[in-house]
Amino acid sequence: MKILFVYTDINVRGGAKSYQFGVGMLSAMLKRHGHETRLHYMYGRYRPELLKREVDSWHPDVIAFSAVSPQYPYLQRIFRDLAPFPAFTILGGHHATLAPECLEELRGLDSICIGEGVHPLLDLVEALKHGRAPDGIENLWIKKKDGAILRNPTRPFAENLDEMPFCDRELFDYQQIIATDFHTALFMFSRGCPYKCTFCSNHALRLKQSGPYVRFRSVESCLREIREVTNRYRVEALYFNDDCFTAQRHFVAQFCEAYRREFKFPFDINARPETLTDEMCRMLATAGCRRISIGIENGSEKFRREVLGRSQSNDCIAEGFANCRKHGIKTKSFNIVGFPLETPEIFQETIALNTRINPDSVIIGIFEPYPGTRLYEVCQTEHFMDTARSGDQFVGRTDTVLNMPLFPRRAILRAFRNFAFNVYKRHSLKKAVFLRIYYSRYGEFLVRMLGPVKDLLRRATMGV
Ligand code: B12
Ligand code: SF4
Repeated sequence: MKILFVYTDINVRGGAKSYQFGVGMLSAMLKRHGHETRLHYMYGRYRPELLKREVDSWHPDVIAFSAVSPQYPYLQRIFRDLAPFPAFTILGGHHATLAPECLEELRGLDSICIGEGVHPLLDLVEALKHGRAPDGIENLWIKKKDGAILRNPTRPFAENLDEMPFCDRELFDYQQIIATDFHTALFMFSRGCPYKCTFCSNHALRLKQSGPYVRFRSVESCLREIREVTNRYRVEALYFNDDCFTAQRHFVAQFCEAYRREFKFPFDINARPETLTDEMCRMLATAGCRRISIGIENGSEKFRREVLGRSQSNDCIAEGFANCRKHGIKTKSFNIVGFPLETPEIFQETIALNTRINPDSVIIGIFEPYPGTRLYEVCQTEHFMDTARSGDQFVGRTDTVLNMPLFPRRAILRAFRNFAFNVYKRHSLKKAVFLRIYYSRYGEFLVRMLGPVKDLLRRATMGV
C-alpha cells in the first residue's frame, strides 16, 4: 500500500525545518511491513496546489495527516480547498487526540487516531490492503458513510519502546534539517513526562490510554540509534529532545557512562530544574553535555504553584542552574508570558528570577491555550479567549489570543519584546541589544537575512 504523510509547518517562528518523530516512527513501522511511504512537508507558506499535485501524480491509498493544534487551522483550509481526496484519510497527533471533534468538522476526513498511532495505523493499512472494513481497530475513530462515528476504545500505551523501529529519517530531507539546526541531530529516547503542568499537553495525553505513561528505551537501544544516525549523516552535535531527559536518575547514570566511552559529540537536553542536582550535573558534564534547556516558565512561586501546577521554590530553580554552571554546562531558560490570570506585576517576577539566575540564554514565548489542557478550560470559563484574533497572520507564541483586562494584549506584547533585554541589561549589553532586536517586530526577518553568519551570532550571544 502507498501512504502519503502530510505534515505542515506553516507560520512557525524560528526558520529551521523540523523533524517529526511521530511521523518518522509511523513510516518506519509501515516500511518494516513492506508498505511504501512518502512525505508531503508543507513548510513556510500554505501551498495546497503542491499537495494536490503530489496526490494526483502518486495516487496514494492512504493520506495520513499529522497536526498539533496551532497547525489545525491550515488543515481546515486543506480540507476546504482539496477534499474529497481520492484516498482513505486519517488524522493523528496531538490535535486529533485532544480535540477529536475535528473528525466531525472536517468534511472528507475518514478517521482519526487517539494517542499513539504506530500499531493502529499499521492495522488500518493492513485492513484496507485486504479489503476489510477498518471498523474495530483500537485507538481509531471512523466516520461512516452516513456520518455516524464509530469510537473504538484505546489500547494501553506501548510498554516496551525498544520494540519500536527507529524513526525513518530518510522520509524527511534529514541532512538539510540537521544543517538548518546548527548541525545538530535530534533524538527522543522516552515518552511522556512525570510532571503535570497545566499549560502543557502531557497531563491530558496521559489520560487517553492506560498503563505507565513515562517510559524510557534501554540504553543499548539509544546508543544503537545514535550510532546509526551519526554514521549516516554529517553531524556535529546531538539534542536529546525528551520532555525531561533527567526524569529517571538510573537511566541518566547508565546512559552517561556508556555514552562517554563511545561518543565525543557534545549534546543538549531538556530538564526540570529540581532534577539538576550536583551529582546529576557531574554525570551529564562528564559525558559531554553542552547545554540544558530548563523551564522556569514564571518567576512567582505562588503563581507557579496555584495556576501552573509547578511546585518548586525559586531557590531550588536557582540551585539547578548553579549546579549546571559549576560543572561547565551552559543553560537556557524557557519562559512564558500572558498566562491566564497573570498580571504585569507577576510577570516582573519572571524577569527578576531570570536576572538573578543569569542563564546563558533565555527564550520567551507568549502563552497559547491548547485544547484538552487545564489552562484551556480556565481561558474558557473566564471568557479570556478572543477567537477572532487568529488566522493567517498569527504566528503562535509571538502573539496572544487572550483578552484579559488585567494584562491587555499590548502589555503582553511589550513584555514579550523587552523580556530578554530586561534580563540581560545589567549582565551583558551586547546580548541584551541583540535579543531586543531578535524579539522586535522585524527581528526574525533580520535574523533570517543574517542566516549565513547565524552560527557566529549564536556563539557571540549565547556561548554555544
Ligand atoms: C519534539 C517536539 C517538537 C519538535 C518536532 C515537531 C513535532 N511536531 O513533533 C519541534 C521543535 C520542531 C516542535 C515544534 C513545535 N511544537 Co512541539 N513538541 C515536541 C515534543 C517535545 C515531542 C513530540 C514528539 O516527537 N513526540 C514523540 C512522537 C513519537 O510522538 P507524537 O509526535 O505524539 O506522535 C505519536 C502520536 O501523536 C501519533 N501520531 C502523530 N501523528 C500521527 C498521524 C497519524 C496519521 C496517526 C495515525 C498517528 C499520529 O502517533 C505517533 C507515534 O505514537 C512535544 C511534547 C510531547 N511530549 O509530546 C511538543 C509539542 C508537540 N509541541 C507543541 C507545539 C505547540 C509546537 C509548536 C506549534 C511550537 C511553536 N509555536 O513553534 C511547533 C509546531 C511545529 C509543527 N509544525 O508541528 C505542543 C502541541 C500542543 C498541542 N496540543 O497541539 C506540544 C505537545 C508541547 C506542549 N506545549 O504541550 N515541537
Ligand atoms: S515539565 Fe515540561 S514537559 Fe513536563 S509537563 Fe511540565 S511543561 Fe510539560
